[in-house]
Order: sequence, then structure tokens, then C-alpha cells
Amino acid sequence: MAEPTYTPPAVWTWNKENGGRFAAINRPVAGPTHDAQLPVGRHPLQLYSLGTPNGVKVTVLLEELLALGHAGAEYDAWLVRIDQGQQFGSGFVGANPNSKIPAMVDRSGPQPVRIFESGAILVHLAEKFGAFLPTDPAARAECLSWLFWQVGSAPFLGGGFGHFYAYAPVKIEYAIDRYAMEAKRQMDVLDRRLAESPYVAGEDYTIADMAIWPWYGQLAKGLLYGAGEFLQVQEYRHVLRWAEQLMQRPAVRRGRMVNRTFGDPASQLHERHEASDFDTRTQDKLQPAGGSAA
Ligand SMILES: N[C@@H](CCC(=O)N[C@@H](CS)C(=O)NCC(=O)O)C(=O)O
Repeated sequence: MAEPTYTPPAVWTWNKENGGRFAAINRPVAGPTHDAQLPVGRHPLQLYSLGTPNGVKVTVLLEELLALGHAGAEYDAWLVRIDQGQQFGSGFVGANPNSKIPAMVDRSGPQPVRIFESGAILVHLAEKFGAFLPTDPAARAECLSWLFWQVGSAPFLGGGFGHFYAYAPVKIEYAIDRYAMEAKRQMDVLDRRLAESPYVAGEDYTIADMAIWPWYGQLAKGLLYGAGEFLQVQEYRHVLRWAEQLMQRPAVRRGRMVNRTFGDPASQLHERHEASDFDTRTQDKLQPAGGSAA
């Protein structure tokens, strides 16, 4: 093993220069940095988010609920630019004391209800509309097990593998090895499961698929961290089959566009307030000829 190049001091201190790509937003303390109220639209559900995998889980579920005819799932999706520190505004911290997207405020009842953590938002919506979360105890247990598997596993994929492989200012072999091994192990867990059943929780499409797809489905398609070849993702053929099947769903395609600020301008719907926004307000349509997207 390589000689260590760093000896931790007795007391850690915050070195703002050493945070890599996220130096501007990472802090060792919680709480708001500035006053900023959250906007409120006219729909019962207000979502404050960004089109990262954790954000996409929720917009896919909302679009699936609307496709099923649940008009109460109409929502306003507001863009939170985490690279500009908007997650530290006082209003956002009121909705999510953990300062991370996604956060939701459900205004359909007499008092607004805040929900944070993407998994909790998925369960809240699935229970509210009685969809995509089985009621049979055994099927429900399987669905929730995979949902919590995702919430517990993805930090090793994103914060571990993705961070050290793609974002860290130095390439550390030990860290990349450790997390590449874990990322491949997780993909194998999923691949073996999807060899047994069409969907992650069994015969039916559930919130477990919606939570897992934006992370592991995208990884299987080589769309995360530019790591397709490095992790040899084509080996996970059951995950690929499932990832492609989900991508065919119109609601998944729509959900993936909401609050998206990267990629093809036609795939970016920065804010979603009406169903018609998908046809009229993507960045290719808002962008003036020769101009750049807002
Ligand atoms: N466990 C959380 C994770 C959410 C999360 O990590 N969000 C990231 C974007 S994907 C974020 O908001 N980061 C901003 C920050 O760390 O300041 C969830 O599932 O909702």
C-alpha cells in the first residue's frame, strides 16, 4: 500500500480551499446562510428540487400519478440551484433542515405539511394516492426494503465512487478501488434481483423502481460519472433490460426533464407549473436564437 501523505491533526479545521468541485457549497455546519422565502404556486403540491437522480425520483412519481388520472398530484416544481447555495436560504431550510433537494410542501390539507428526504416524499405520495406501493404486507415489505436499499446504498455510489472517480481534485487509488468495488457489488445485487422478476419489488412497478432507476439505471446506461467502461456496466444485463424498459414510459421521460439544467436544451424544463410546459417551456423553446439558456 502507498505511504500515507497526510497525517490528521488532533483537531480538524475547515479548509475552504480543499473541498474540490463542491468547495463553494460544502460547509461543516447546518442552518440558513441568508433570508429567502420559497415561492408558492397554485397547485396542491409544491416541489423544490433539481434534476439530479434524487430529484428525478419524485418528478417521475408525480408524472406517473398524473398519468393514472390523479388530478390531486398536480404540482409546481421550482428550481433550486444548489451550486449557487439556494438550499441554504431560510425558506428552503424551513422545508428541509438538511439543506438538500428534493423538498416538498403538501398544501392540500388545512395546514401545509413539509416532507424532506426523497424516500419519505415517495412514501408520502404513494400512500396519499394509494398507488405504486403495495398494500399486501409481504409485497409492501419487499417494496420498502428495496426503497430503503436505494437510500442507504446510493451515497456509496455517488458520494463515494462518483466523488472520488469524477470530482475529487486528486485521484486516490485506495478510495477509487474501495468504492468501485462497492459500486459493482451493488450493481450485482440489483442484477441478480432483476434476473428473478420484471421489477425490483416483484411483478409490479413501484416506488422502489422509481427510486433506483435514476441512479442505477443511469449507471447501467453509462450515463453517470463517465464510468461505463471503467465499471464494465454492460455486464449487468438484467439491470440494462429494466433500465431500458422504464425509459420507454412517457411519465419517466417527462419526470426526467423537470428541473433539469444540463444536457440537450430540449430535455430541460427548468420549472414545471403546467402539463403543457413540456411542450412549450423547454430551454430550446425559451432560449432566444443565438442566446444561452437562463
Ligand atoms: N438523502 C437525501 C439526499 C439528497 C441529496 O444528496 N441532494 C443533493 C443533490 S442530489 C443536494 O441537494 N446537495 C446539496 C448540498 O449538499 O448542499 C435524499 O434522498 O433526499
